Order: sequence, then structure tokens, then C-alpha cells
Amino acid sequence: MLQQVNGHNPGSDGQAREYLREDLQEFLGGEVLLYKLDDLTRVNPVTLETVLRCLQARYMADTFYTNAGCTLVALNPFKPVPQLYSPELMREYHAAPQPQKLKPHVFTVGEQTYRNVKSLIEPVNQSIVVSGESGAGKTWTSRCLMKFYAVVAASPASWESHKIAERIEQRILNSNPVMEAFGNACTLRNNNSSRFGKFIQLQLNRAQQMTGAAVQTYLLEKTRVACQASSERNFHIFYQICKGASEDERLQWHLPEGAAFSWLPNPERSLEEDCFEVTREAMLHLGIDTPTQNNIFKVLAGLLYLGNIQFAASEDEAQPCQPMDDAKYSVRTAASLLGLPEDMLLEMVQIRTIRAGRQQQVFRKPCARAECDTRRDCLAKLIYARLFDWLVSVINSSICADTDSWTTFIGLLDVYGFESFPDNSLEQLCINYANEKLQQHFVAHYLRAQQEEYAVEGLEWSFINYQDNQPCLDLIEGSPISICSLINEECRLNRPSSAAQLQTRIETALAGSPCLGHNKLSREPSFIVVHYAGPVRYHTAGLVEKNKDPIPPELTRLLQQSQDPLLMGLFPTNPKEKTQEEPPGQSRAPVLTVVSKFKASLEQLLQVLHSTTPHYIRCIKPNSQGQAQTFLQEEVLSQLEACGLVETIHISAAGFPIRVSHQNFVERYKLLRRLHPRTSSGPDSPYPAKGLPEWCPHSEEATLEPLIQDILHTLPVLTQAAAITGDSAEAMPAPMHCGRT
Ligand code: AOV
Ligand code: MG
Repeated sequence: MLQQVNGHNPGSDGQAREYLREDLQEFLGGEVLLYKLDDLTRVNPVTLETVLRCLQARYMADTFYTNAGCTLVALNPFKPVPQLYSPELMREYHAAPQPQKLKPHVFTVGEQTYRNVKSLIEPVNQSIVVSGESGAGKTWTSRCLMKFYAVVAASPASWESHKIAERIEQRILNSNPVMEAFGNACTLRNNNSSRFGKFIQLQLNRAQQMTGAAVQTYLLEKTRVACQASSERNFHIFYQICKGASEDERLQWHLPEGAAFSWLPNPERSLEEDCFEVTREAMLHLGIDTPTQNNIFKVLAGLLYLGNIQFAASEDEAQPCQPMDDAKYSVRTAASLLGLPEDMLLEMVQIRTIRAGRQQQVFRKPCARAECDTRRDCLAKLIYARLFDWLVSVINSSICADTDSWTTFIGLLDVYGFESFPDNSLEQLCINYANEKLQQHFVAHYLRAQQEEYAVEGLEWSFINYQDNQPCLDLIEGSPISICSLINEECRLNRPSSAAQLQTRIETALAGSPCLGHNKLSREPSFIVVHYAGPVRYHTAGLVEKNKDPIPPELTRLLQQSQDPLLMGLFPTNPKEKTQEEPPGQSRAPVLTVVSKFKASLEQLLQVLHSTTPHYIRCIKPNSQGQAQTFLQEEVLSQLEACGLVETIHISAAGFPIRVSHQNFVERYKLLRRLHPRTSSGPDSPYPAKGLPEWCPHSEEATLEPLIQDILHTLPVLTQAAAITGDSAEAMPAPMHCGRT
């Protein structure tokens, strides 16, 4: 029976023994309590229940990290645990001869990854994929890893340096508060939820020092600027400027204390706004000077005023809708803060221009009230998205090292976690699609590839079943027909299509998919996708429009007229690149939809991940209320099930945890060949001849023993470096399995 447990209850000795592997029971006697089990491969039997109990016992004993074979499980403490992240502890893990022998920690993963890069045999780029549902602790974990590398991969002098803020490591760390201020927001799931995906490449030189970093971001949820779900909030930076501005700045930005903005809901919910000084300081260190910062904040204040412009419906269709009386001040202020002529701003929002006929004559059509709102929102989203991209490029130019000053990298991936809200739209579809892709990467690496390899090598192995999420990905992105292709098709045909019609099209065309859920109780048009992490209902209303993400060309032209220095830079009059803002019909290039662009960027990301040795950290949220010392079994269970943790443990426990490519093995141990020339591999040999390399030493146990000891001591370094990758078949012409540990 599953139950909620509050308070300290690490389990009794008896309970602990019950779940220990028999040999360990004997070995460890009654000393060991369940919460002391550092590796989930040691529970017996490995079932959801035993794994859950072990994690629960550890959580209640304030032990938040547990190994699960090849992955690390990180439970969110939901309370400060400063002693767990001190620089002293970082150095301890860094200096340990075998960090994996210390308590499981995110630093163990960090250090092993770092040593893999360092391996002289095969310096290879590494990546750490941090996954988990929204609020599970991904951003925290990747921040923690960045801090770890800032300490262990810094040049030794910097540890004592007084000018630490000027150092590259510190600049890299400074990118966090800036990107989180502009890209994170308070949602129903997480008060500091990342609304964009991030892959940061920490660049290392030959001496393994961090010389720079490059950030790649994925699909910012820009709709949030103009539209926030109930009980959610806008991006933190808006609250920060409203709360943190000085008297003088309030005057400049027209932000009197207590001013109400419709795009700033729930100002009381989070404390993120207290970080304004931190954001400013970090921006300064990244090279964004105070005047430029002030310019950015002025533009953001302009967006808030834009949000306060409400239109009254026009009785005469031929006449434009006018702003309501109390919105006139907002029009004037928004225009002044954005450096735009007031009448032009209003006109571009109220009136649509249409080009038609052979001569491309221009017609002007007043927009209905709803369309005015859409165009106003579009303007804000356009400015915010450009500003965010610009910030990322400034950060990159501040932290990125010259190509010849680094040789390898460690990539940290922190994307938005799996989400399911009462109302899910294109944003959640993209977020959950990204999570499906990452889950597939994990499945392909650890659950499928490893077992398939055992089969190819003819090893005795009973296949462990796992949940393959390929059918779900086929449903979302497959060809020729999938949810993405159907939504794209609607955009391409550009025909009037209702939300109900889209639902019918999806449900009819994809009826055969096992991952399309039964949609019985739907009041609004929607469809259900059964994701690896659970079913999610997506509403079809607005999906096609969001996917098109149309930007009326006159809005871009309007912004090109701005006298504001920042907007002049963001919207140059002669843009080099052709952009989506071109009116349809004037450009021959196919208009890229949001999902097609997102799909392409995910594929690029996966290519990068495939070219590295991956490491996985699974963040788990012990409860959805964000409470410390509260472990809700049902909630954790569904997360364990979703990520296939039990299967991972089974495969890690039963499989060969150490795999070294033949080539690397030969490189490492070729010296021994001279010491122990092979004499025979006859029937008495303890090792089968099959698979033994040519130079393998003879079979006398006494001779083998030191070799095996040497191998076992050296292997931890080799293990991850040689972890099997997609191309391992070629890398292992004569497979070696050096033994089970
Ligand atoms: P996420 O990145 O996984 O969600 P976060 O990393 O933002 O989740 O974590 C959510 C909150 O949990 C943080 O703001 C902290 O308050 C707390 N937390 C997480 N890990 C720790 C830790 N190790 N120690 C103390 N507190 C922690 V999302 O970005 O929503 O998918 O999009
Ligand atoms: Mg996050």
C-alpha cells in the first residue's frame, strides 16, 4: 500500500535488510539501514516499490543523491542545504582518487565527466543531460555543476584571486542570473520555471582549464509577455524593475510605486523581484553597461504600458477601434518609452495593410477589437524575443573563447521539464516534445544499445523490457502524418479552420497511434497525447495561429522607425537576413512554422549530444507543493515509472558496467604484452578464446591477478570515456568485457 510519509522515518533495520541483496546482507550484517544504500542496484528485488522505499528513506534522512547504475537520482530537498554545495566539498570530490567511492553527489558526475575529458587515451567531449519534470531541480543542478567547474576547472591562481568578478569562470556564472531574470517565470509547477531550453558548452583548453563557454537557447515561451495563465506570472525581470527601480529610475521609466499593469499578474507570489541588483550586477560583469541596462529597462516598461492599452469595439467597421479613455495615457507613455511616434504606434495596431493585385496595391483595413489586441501582443512578443536573443548573443560574445583556445567541451543541458496544465497549448506541446526526444536519447543509449550489443556479442543475457517512446515521437513528429505535420499543413494551406476541425483531423488521421489517448470528456476541442511521463490534453484552439506566429510586416516597419537606440539596434532598417516578417507572397522561401523550427533545433541538439559521451542526472520532485521533508509516494512513483528508472537499474545491475573499446584497452595495456606474452588459449583457460585479443596474457591465475587488479583500479577513469556510443560497433572490433564489478 502506498502512503504519504511526513517526518523522519528512515526505516528500521529489519526493513533495510529485507530489501538488501542477499550477499550484501551477509556482508554488511545488521549495520546497514536502507537509507545508507548509496546505489539502487543494491536493493533486492529491484522493483518500483523497493526503489521507492529506498529513495524515501534516504530523503527523510536528508540524503538527496542516489546512484542508479549509470544515472544519478537527485531528489529536490526544497530547502537550503548549503553544506552540500560548498567549494570545500567540490575540491574534496575533485581531489578524491576515486570520487565514485564518496557519497553520491552531483559533484561525482561532474568530476567523472571532467576526468573523462582529461583522459589522455581518448579526450572526448562530454555532456550532462539533466532531466525531470517541471520544478524537479534541473536548473538548480546545472547551476551547481557550473559552479563546480568554475572551481575545479579554473586556473589555480583564480581560487584566491581578489578580482574574481573579472575572471571568465565568474562571467560564465553571471550568465545564469541574467538568463533566468529574462527567461524564467513563476508557473503553477515552479516559482522559478525556465521558459526556454539551454545548452551550455563549457570550453576547456589542453590543461583542462575553462577558457570560455557558449550558450545555445531553445524556443523562449514569448507568449508569456502578453498572456499569463491564471495564478502564473510574467518573466521575473518585469517584477524586478517594478520593485527594484530607484526613485530616479521610476521617474524615467514611468513606474510609480504601486502602478498596476495588466501584464503583471500576481505580484505577491514570488520573491524573484528582490534579485534586481543581482541581475544588474551580473549584466555589468557581462559587459552590458549601465546606460544600456537602463535602455533595456525603459523598453520593458514600454511593453508594460503597451499591455495596458485596451481597445473599445468600433460600431462602424470602416472605422478603427479606439483605445478606451483610460488607455490613452498608456498609448502616449508606451510610445514615448519605445521611442515611437504616438499616432504611428496606434495606427499600426489599429489598421492592417494588405497588398493585392498585380501592382501590389496597398489597402488599409481597420482591425476588429480582437485583432487589435492580437497585434498589440504581437508587437510586445516581437520586441521581447529579439531582446532575449540579443542578450544571449551579448552573453556569448562576453564568455565565448576563441576557437583556438579550447579543445574539448562539457555540455550541460537544462531544458524546460515535462508539463501538464489544465490548459495546454503549442508551448506545452513543444516542451513535452523536447522531453520525449531526450528520453529517447536516454533509451537509445542505455536501455537499447547496451542490450543489443550483448546480443550481437553472443553474451548470455535475458532481455529486459523497457518502455520505448518511439511510438509517441512518431505521433508527434513522424512522417508522413503526425501532429506536427497536420498543424503545419493547416498553416501552409492558410484556410479558415476551426479548432473542432483540427481535433477531428488529428483524431482521424492518427487514430492508429497507441499514444493518441481517448478523448471522451472533452468539452473544448482537444486531443490527448500519452507521453512517457503521462497523458496530456492539448487544446486545439489557437494552435495553428501560434504555429504560424505571423508577424505583420507593418509592425516590423514600425519598429524600424524607432528613435530608441536599443530598438534601432534590434530592428535595423536593412536587416541582412530574410526573416519571417516578410509578407507572404513576396518571398519564395517557405515560411517556417514554430514547430518546424523547433524540430530542426532539437535535431541539431541531438546531433551534438550524440557526438559526446552522455551522463544523465534524473531530478525527482518529492511533492508538487515544494515542501521540505515531504515525500509523496504516488507522485514520485509516477516519475520513476516515466523515466524507466527500474529498467535502468536492472540493466546496470545485471550488465557489464565497465566497457572499454578494444582499441583503448590495447592502448592502455599494451605494455603488458611484453611482460606476459601469450602462450595458449587452450581449453584450460578460464577465459573463452572468443573475443580475446591477440596479445592477451596466458591463463595462469597468478599472472592474471595483478593485471585484473590493475584493470579494476584504472577502469573507473576509462569507464565513462569508453561508454558505448552509437558507433561503438565499429569502435570495438574485438569486444572486451573486462569483468563485472
Ligand atoms: P526545474 O528547472 O527542474 O523546473 P528548478 O531547478 O528551478 O526546477 O528547481 C525548483 C526549485 O526547487 C528551486 O527554485 C529551488 O527552490 C528548489 N531546489 C531544487 N534543487 C534544489 C537543491 N538541490 N537544494 C535546494 N533547493 C533546491 V522547469 O525549469 O519549471 O522544468 O521549466
Ligand atoms: Mg528550470
